[in-house]
Amino acid sequence: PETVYLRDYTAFGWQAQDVHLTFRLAPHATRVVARIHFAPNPDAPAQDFFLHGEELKLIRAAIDGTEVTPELTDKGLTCPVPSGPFLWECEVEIDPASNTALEGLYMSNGMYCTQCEAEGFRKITYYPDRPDVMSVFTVRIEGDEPVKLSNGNPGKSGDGFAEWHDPWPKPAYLFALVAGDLVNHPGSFTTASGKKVELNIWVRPGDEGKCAFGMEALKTSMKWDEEVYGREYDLDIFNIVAVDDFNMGAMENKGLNVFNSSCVLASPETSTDANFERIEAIIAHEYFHNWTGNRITCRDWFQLCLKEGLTVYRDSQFTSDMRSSPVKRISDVIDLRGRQFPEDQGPLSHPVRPESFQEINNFYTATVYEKGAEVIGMLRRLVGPEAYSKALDLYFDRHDGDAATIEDWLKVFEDATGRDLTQFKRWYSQAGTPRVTVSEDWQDGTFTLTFSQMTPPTPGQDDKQPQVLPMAVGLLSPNGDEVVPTQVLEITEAEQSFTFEGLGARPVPSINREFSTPIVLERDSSAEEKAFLLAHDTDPFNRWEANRALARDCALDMILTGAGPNVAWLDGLEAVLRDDTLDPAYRALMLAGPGASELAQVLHERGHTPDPEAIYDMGETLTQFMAERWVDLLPKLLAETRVTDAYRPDAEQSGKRALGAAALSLTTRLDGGAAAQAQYDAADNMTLQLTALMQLVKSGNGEAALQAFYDQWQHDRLVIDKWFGLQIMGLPPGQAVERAQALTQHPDFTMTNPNRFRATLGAVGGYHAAFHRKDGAGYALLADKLIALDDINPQTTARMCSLFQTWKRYDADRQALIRAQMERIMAKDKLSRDTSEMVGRMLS
Ligand code: DPP
Ligand code: ZN
Repeated sequence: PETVYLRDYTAFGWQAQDVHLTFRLAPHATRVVARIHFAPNPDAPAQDFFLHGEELKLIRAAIDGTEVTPELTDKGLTCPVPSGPFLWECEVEIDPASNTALEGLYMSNGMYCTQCEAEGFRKITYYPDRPDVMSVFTVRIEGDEPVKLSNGNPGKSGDGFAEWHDPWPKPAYLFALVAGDLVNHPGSFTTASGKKVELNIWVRPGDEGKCAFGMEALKTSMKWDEEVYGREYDLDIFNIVAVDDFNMGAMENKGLNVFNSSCVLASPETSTDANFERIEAIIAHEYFHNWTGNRITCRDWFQLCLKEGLTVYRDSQFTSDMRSSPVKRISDVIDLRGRQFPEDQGPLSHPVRPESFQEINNFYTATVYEKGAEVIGMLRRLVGPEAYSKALDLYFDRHDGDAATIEDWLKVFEDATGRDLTQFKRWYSQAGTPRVTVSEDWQDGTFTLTFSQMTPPTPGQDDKQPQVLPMAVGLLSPNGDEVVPTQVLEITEAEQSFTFEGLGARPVPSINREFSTPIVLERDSSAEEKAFLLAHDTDPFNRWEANRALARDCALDMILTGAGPNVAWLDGLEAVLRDDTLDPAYRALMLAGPGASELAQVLHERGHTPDPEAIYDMGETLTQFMAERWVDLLPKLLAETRVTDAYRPDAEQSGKRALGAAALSLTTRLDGGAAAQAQYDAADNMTLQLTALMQLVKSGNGEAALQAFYDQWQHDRLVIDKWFGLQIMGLPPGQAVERAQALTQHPDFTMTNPNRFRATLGAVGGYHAAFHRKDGAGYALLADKLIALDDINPQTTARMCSLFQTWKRYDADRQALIRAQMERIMAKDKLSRDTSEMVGRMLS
């Protein structure tokens, strides 16, 4: 397959002045008629007129009314064109009902819908399908479907047709069309400048009752973007549609967001607290894209982080404002370490702004999104909140209507602050996670911290330069008072020292507060010092981090030396758990130790070969020990976290339920599932029902409850997704793979629905001890199903192949087993470009 390089960017030779599309819908033979005015682009080099197009049947094409016969390949067409402006007309036929890849126009449960990002529009019509070609779209949809939607504002509609006009120039990846038998949950919002906007969430009949939360989240997001970023909505109408078959979480098409139904539909009976929080965040994310992504888009796909890093950063700010800021930060860091660090430190490592790709869909990664957001957080920390706001205002001002680059973005910060960001820019070009070591010195009232940074080589990047690290540090006195409040040390050198003078006693440093820079901090501090920070740190993140480090050290000791659990740490943790002035959600995070995969990563980093069975056994031993040690504490926590008010998915109630779930999990170790059964029987919401069911399965007494749960929820596909995943995750590793295998034969299992596939196979892949079973059964099952999925849905296949990315951590036998499975995937006949790129990178 062809590799595309950032350095090869050239502008398209024409501007698309306006685009008129007519769709005549039919499941297997939809006709798409395009009328486009092109005019030469004065800024572009001379080139052939090339339009992307894939899987299209060309019916006819004409230029200025005269039929032409373009030269066709499987990538698109070329055609001689006049030297001045011209009208391009083209009719193609496409087959949405056979489109299981879910890119372009496809059908989901009888409903037509589209997904065009990144390069799906070329499966709809011939077009310069690249984000720097922006145009005004007018769309006419013809068909019997009662509801027919596209971008922008509604135009004429009547029997069998509907027209839409989007006044905002946009790239083709933001195009959307939806048609089907849909019902709406309506709402409205009045913008700060007094404009009334009609809001709708469109769903399949029967799902109307699951829209209210999403609608509120949308209004809250609209208000927040006005208040915090000064950004108003810019059309008369904003539509959201829920679709069952969808590769991603959701898509920010202009004025017509399309959502995976799992990311918008919610009710207390069917959705967990975590579902509600995620839905709120995704609705915000897609809405925020209206400015950061749509009004200002990307010049090319290498700039993806320009819109995604920024929009993730914005949605995380939103969640911090709506809920608990420390809890959000800790959750984000857990996610970063769980998904981005392995990527950054393995064969798939790439810069936040990649420099080449074969298939752009493979770069919708944790690095582009989550590390991309971290980079923005660092920028804000460096310049301060006021300068950040000033720079953002300048960004919106200067680049509204542009397809912009990272250079444009950084220039705005340079112009707004006078700073030189040349070195900072390495965060966009250099892959890998910096490792930072710290040493300290204390003399005559002066405390010195010396930082050394080093980034290990990553594929294609052997030599790394020092990066700018905005390191938030505070100092505590030995009695626990904060003697130096948080300040941001700007580290720019490979090695650099900072001194703090006039101190009465040697302080205890609290380093990288709020995880101000996304690094691996390698610091040999004693267990006593960590226990001190766990007890006293005024930075909630670092207080949690101290506990996490103690938990990790305890786990590693148990695994490597056969030691028992560290009771001094457990006593420190118990004091935190008993402190009912602390947010229950925060305490729940304290109680959750590092996951198996994180421990495997740390073992690997420290030169040991992780043994998945030993990690699993340690977890079992430690959990049992905690349960027995805290036999008095657990009933107190269960009582304290009981919610008597009517269900609300807010931070307060969900925090209580999270801590309650952690307490229930330990309690189940002692009572064999009695408390879980009682909770299951009394549950009136999905959060309590599901946490109880999980414990029943873990206790070994879950089969009857699993059957009851299935009978109760058989009609609800999103709840049944949970049922598929939960039993795999709850069973011991020796049974989980077989259960997953059996579930793939269940009548409700289907390869064509990404949610169901991920719920089942993703559960195996995410279950460390099961996936890495010594006999290779986990690897084989994944490979079997990925090979089968590749013909159906390359994008989801390729995405899930990354489960193998950590393979070089493990012992020679496991490596050989994984290699054999990856080679088997590579050998598949007609392997997609998506999967071939991913597996090829992991094998090289
Ligand atoms: N829909 C995806 C997102 O919002 C891709 N843009 O991140
Ligand atoms: Zn996004």
